[in-house]
Amino acid sequence: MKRAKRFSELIRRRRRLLLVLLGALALAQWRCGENPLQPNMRGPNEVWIFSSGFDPATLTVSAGTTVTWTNKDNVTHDVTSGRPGNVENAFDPSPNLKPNDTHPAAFSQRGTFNYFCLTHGSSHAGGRIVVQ
Ligand SMILES: [Cu+2]
Repeated sequence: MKRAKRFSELIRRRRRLLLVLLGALALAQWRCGENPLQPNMRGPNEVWIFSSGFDPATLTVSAGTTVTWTNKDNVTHDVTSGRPGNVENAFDPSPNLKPNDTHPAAFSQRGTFNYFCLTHGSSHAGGRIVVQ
């Protein structure tokens, strides 16, 4: 009887320790800027914006697809059709996108469409949408 009580106390302590460890892990991940409650997976028609450029740098979609850019960096970026010094209008330019902001654009015509970040010009790599 005494033994069983001690055993269940031990289990309870272990469980509490596990909860504390899991909590610490979740907190550490949250402090790193990731939400442990949300899977951090890029969608098939999604482009992530980083300080170094866009991922994927080239995205191939079929005509009629809406592409969504998500700012995964911790500073503001934008998405503008064309190349630095040569703005085009394949899609409406995004406003300034704060971290985690998104910008959708529909691509109805086939072709290859370059884009870049007007805020940072050529200081980070541009991207391209290939519409088939
Ligand atoms: Cu930028």
